[in-house]
Amino acid sequence: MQTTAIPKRDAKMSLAYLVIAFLAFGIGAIAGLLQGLVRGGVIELPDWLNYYQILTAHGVLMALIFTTFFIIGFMYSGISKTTGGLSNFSFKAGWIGWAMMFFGTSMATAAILLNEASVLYTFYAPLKATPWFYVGAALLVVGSWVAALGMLVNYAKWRKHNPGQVSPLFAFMTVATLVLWLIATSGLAVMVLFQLIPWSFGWVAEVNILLSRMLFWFFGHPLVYFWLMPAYIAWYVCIPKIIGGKVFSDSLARLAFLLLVLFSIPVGFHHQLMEPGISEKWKFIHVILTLAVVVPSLLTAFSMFAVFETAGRRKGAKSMFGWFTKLPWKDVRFFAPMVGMLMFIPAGLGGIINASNQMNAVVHNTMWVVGHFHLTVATSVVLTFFGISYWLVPALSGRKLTKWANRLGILQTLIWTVGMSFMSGAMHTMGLQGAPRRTDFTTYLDSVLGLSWMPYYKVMAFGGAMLFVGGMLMIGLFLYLLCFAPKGQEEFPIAELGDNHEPTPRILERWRVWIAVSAVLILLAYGYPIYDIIQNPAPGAPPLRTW
Ligand code: HAS
Ligand code: CU
Repeated sequence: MQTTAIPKRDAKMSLAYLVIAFLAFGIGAIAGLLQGLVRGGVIELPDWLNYYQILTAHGVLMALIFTTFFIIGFMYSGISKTTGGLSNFSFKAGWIGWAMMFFGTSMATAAILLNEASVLYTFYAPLKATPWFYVGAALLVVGSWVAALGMLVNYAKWRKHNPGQVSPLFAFMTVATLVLWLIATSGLAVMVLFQLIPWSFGWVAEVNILLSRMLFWFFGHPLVYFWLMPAYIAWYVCIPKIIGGKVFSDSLARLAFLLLVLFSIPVGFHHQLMEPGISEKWKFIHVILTLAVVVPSLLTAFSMFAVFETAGRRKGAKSMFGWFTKLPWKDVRFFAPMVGMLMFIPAGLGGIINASNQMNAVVHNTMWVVGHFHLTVATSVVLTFFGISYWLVPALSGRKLTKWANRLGILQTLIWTVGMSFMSGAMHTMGLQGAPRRTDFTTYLDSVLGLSWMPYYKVMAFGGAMLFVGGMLMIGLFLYLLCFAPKGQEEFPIAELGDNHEPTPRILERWRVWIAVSAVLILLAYGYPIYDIIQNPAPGAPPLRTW
């Protein structure tokens, strides 16, 4: 695998993405802290700030802005690293994309801070925000397309110059993630451009609400895999190198990514199982495909165990679980994502519970779901992103991860994990008792089963406060690694393939074939329901402003 150093100009561009990512993370963390304290009944907000406003700020800045900027910055750096530097075109596309995304983010954030867009991060119609919120969102998405184009062009160039060769695994995985992103955001773009923008400007009176929700989840589910796949890139490609191991199987890794692309789009109805207006036959098809999308995650779990065990045995472990002790637990570059992986086991199990129709009736719209996504995205994915930052930021800024920064990083991981265990554990428990999500502090239906969820609110607030401390520590470490750590050369870890790996089947890189299969699956899962909803729309509801 080709691994040249990253040219300085490419490094700077990636860093520009990471800076905005952590800026959004910082503001999002403040909103998160306030929200936990309000719901815990610890504080009351002043008149000029309302709960739905901080909830929207937290969700948008963390789930949409922090992730997207981080992911694009990380993937650009890896593309530059593994395909021999960015071409002028790709480099420019990276900056133009950054500028558009930054502009869009600023617009959307301003709308939220001015209390003109307290519509939560799912911005469900008929909640209606100022049009500038949607225009900002559209700019963010189009900016990400321009950035994606830059990466895709660099990959295509590499393949042209290296005919007959299998592409670097990092680059392949980036392309898979981008293919998923481009397909998924097409649904969002249709919703924002053709439904929400004309409606919020007042050019049309009504909006087809069910259609808008369908389009939203067409995007919303693959969105969660857009967060997960870059974390998987680090698990498959970077972690083996950090622990002194090798990629377990190049073909298996590529297959897992292709399956994620195929199966994670036609499943949006698992977010709408309780929604009237979609027949259960279609919901059933989406649930089957949801269970199919679990498979690539199980492949990943298997693959990671194999990497850990082989690396441990190479270091001399003999007994059945002896390899466990040979892992570099004191290296934060390994420790943070490893804890993320461990937490992904209960997180993924919770997802399978959500996907089951009857159980979804119990947990839907309760705090359980909030617990689920704080374990998946805010623990597994985010701890992996933190783990990446510990080597990526110094590698790009030409500095070193010092010993004490490494130690503080381990402390940061522990604070985050303990805080999240308290918070997410409380959320899961009170969700089962019926505590509603997307709702301000309420005693509504408390104690309905003779159980009270009120004490869990306090535990949640406590966990949230710990997370805030962990978040601030992470920002401190980010700034240190960006500007103050001693100069040096930090490694960008790219693992090599195992010694006796079989040649990778060429079919895995025939994108036309896979995009066509994906289109067929999408047509099968969404074709008729969307046709039906356009033919037989429900009467429109008046726009709502609940804040
Ligand atoms: Fe989910 C709701 C189903 C995965 C995020 N999910 C959400 C929402 C978010 C979200 C944000 O079917 C809320 C959206 C909203 O605001 O309304 N989810 C699933 C299923 C999976 C799943 C079946 N979700 C994720 C991931 C997310 C995420 C990943 C973010 C990154 N989810 C649902 C459903 C809902 C839902 C319903 C709607 C609920 C409702 O009613 O509203 C699966 O894909 C999960 C598969 C994963 C596994 C785990 C494999 C384990 C691995 C780790 C191995 C560990 C190692 C370490 C190797 C089966 C890979 C061990 C080492 C040692 C040394 C011991
Ligand atoms: Cu989903």
